[in-house]
Amino acid sequence: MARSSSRRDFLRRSLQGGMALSAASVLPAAITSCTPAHAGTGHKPWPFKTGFSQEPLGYAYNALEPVIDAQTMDIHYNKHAGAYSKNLKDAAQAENVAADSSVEAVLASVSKYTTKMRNNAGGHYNHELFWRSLKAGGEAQPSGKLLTAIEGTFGNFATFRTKFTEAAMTRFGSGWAWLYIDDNRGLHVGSTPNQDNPLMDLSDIKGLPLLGLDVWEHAYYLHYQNRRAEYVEGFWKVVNWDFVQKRYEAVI
Ligand code: MN3
Repeated sequence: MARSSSRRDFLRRSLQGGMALSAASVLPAAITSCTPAHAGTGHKPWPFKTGFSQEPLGYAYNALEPVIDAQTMDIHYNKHAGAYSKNLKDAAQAENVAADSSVEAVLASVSKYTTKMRNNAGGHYNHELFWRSLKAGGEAQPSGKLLTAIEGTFGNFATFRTKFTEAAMTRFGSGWAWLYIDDNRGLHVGSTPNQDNPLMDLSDIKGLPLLGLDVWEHAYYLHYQNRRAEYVEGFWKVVNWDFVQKRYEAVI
């Protein structure tokens, strides 16, 4: 019932919206939609559809202190991520992306678009996922099917955490570390440069991101300066494993 009700609200707001991309923009980034994000690319469609506008942050700027300070969160969400969303919408209009498309659909064929599209579609998508992957007082580790899968893949949670941390620490320059799931539903850890991600057709690693960590300096420099290792260590205290688990269970 909630889903159909929200779909009606979505349609109503879309009709009221003035922007060409407003239809996509109101779709939640989380797991409330079961519309296939894309098809015909060789990938199985994933049951997520991210809009082109930013979703509300969902917690206060200072909620994740001391791991992520309020000023960093404010600037990161409003300025950095806000710019990705704005530039993505500009690129989508300039490059004739359908108004009812999704960021996932763009990413799946991002090689057909400009570098501006690649950088900003990736940047917007990555941050929309990132905000939702964090919460104050996050669980120390997942449970249920995701924990079982992590243990089956990596041996135990501690080994997974070590590998993810290594991916974050060895990403030279700016980029992201990922836990992602491939088309065969296997779990992997990896990293991508800049604002790339595993959904992109031109990415070296391919799959659906389940958990991502932003290791651009803009994500941590005000508080940690050059100490990326301390930022990554702190990240484990604010992971929203409940969100990541639901995301995993929606696709297996
Ligand atoms: Mn960032």
